[in-house]
Amino acid sequence: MFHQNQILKKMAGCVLVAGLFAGVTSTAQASVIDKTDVVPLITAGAPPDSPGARVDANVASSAFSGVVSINIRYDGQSFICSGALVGKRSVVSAGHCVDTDGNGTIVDINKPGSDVRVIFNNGTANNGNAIITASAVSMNPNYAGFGNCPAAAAGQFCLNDDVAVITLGTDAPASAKIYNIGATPLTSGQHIVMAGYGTSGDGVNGFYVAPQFRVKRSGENYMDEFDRDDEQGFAAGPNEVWYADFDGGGYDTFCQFDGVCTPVLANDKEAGIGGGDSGGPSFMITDSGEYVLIGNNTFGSGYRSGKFGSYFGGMVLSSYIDYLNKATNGSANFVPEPASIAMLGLGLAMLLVMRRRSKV
Ligand SMILES: [Ca+2]
Ligand SMILES: [Ca+2]
Ligand SMILES: [Ca+2]
Repeated sequence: MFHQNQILKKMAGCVLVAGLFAGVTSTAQASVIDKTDVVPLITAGAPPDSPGARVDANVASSAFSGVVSINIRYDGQSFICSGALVGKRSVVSAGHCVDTDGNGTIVDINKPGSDVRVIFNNGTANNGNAIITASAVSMNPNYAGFGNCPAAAAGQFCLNDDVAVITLGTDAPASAKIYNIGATPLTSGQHIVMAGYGTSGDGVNGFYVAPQFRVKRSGENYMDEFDRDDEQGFAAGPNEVWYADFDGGGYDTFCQFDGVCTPVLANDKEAGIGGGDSGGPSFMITDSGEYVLIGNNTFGSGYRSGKFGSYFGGMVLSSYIDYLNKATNGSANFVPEPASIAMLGLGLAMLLVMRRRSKV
């Protein structure tokens, strides 16, 4: 695959932020961003489309009212990530957002000076703009940092398992939407709506707008390619990692290199992601208009760095149901319920058998 021949910049979706968060005391110091190749964000198409045109109204009626920014602080550093509310006290984000050393060492929120805070943006009424400190932080046990997995011994690079759950110390504001998590496997051609607080820009010029804790953007794309389970050498197991390309300006990367040609969206819809969007949601919209959380957004490529032709991706959340169920203390809701998925699988298997038999 094309992406396996490229140097992937793990878009450690965290970018160092200093002084961006007005009204909140930050202990951030100027320092080198080591584990992140700051790149993508929710990026706009070609002008006249613009980063400003992708900004959400930050009101309770927004489909993205449950999309939060996250401020992670430790060792005098301050980072921004994004996330999505899946229970009154549970936010899904990315593992690397709470990883302090790139090797899966989770931030110790009990250490003086270290904390994780979740920022809501739903207007000033009824505490809709609440900043809630996390009482617990969890990282998927199979996540050990970009490139660190059993398959690395065989020379393969893994982005897998980059999922985290943050537990809020108090209930989220009632104005924030709580999203159901999609429990069915995903395939190429899945339409997604992404949201996040990260770096932005446009397809022609790349990144040029810094992330902000209270500026949320959204954009769309289609999932193109997938990596299967790294613990099984990428040869088996469910699709864990999804990839999408940022089409426009004559670039259609996965179509041109891999023959994977999903639809190209209109200039004011197609989007990429940038630093700070990490952990943010990818939704599918159901026929009834519900936004169901099906993925998180976790990395970007150095190739074409944020411009048309760049690519990016995240985790397929249906492949992490057991972890998400446990880490949210059962508060997350999956659709359809895992039991009915098993039935669906059984029905499908029987259908295949019947088809095979009918060929004889
Ligand atoms: Ca895995
Ligand atoms: Ca695309
Ligand atoms: Ca494409």
